[in-house]
Amino acid sequence: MGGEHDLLLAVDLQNDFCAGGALVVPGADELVPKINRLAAGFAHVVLTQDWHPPGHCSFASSHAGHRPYETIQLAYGAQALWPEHCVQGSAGAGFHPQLAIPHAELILRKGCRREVDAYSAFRENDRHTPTGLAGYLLERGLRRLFLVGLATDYCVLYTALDARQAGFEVVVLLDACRAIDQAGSLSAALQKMAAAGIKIEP
Ligand code: VGL
Ligand code: ZN
Repeated sequence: MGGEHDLLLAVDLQNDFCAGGALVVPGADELVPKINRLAAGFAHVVLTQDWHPPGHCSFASSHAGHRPYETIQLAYGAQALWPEHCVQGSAGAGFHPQLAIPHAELILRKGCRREVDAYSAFRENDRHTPTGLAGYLLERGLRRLFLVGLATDYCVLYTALDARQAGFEVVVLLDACRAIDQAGSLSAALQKMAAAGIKIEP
């Protein structure tokens, strides 16, 4: 861990997912000092940022008659609906004020298109449009990814699955992740990751 081919990928450590935010992930705030400490041991760190335009398709408020945490069908398939969160340029979309990883090399923003959500840092929720992250990592010789952040059962899950599918070695550091965990989504996520050959470290 922390070698020249290793990357710490810290997912969505943003104000809207923390205490007082629009889409609180329980326990998110306590991750920040943990991840700061972990990051100090990595030469290579990438941060992701959920980054939605106003009126984004993942916002319940964009769909008349629907409420947050329902699932609807969009052109590309099922999409869960959320409160308005991580709007581009808003305070809620900013990183947690205590996040301190000045040596992070890239901030990858995702979910930027109004009509398509993106949980994964590699591909949008149409499961087709790439973000370019795989190419970036391959070109830089980064082969083993350690995942931390938010949320275990959404953005960490889809990022881990896509990373594995792209051929990276993937380790999820569970103690440095927190889940939304509704309707069994956390245990389902852990099963999917294990089945895909992703290492899960407590
Ligand atoms: C996330 C729901 C909506 C996440 C982002 O970071 O896991 N979850 N947008
Ligand atoms: Zn989002």
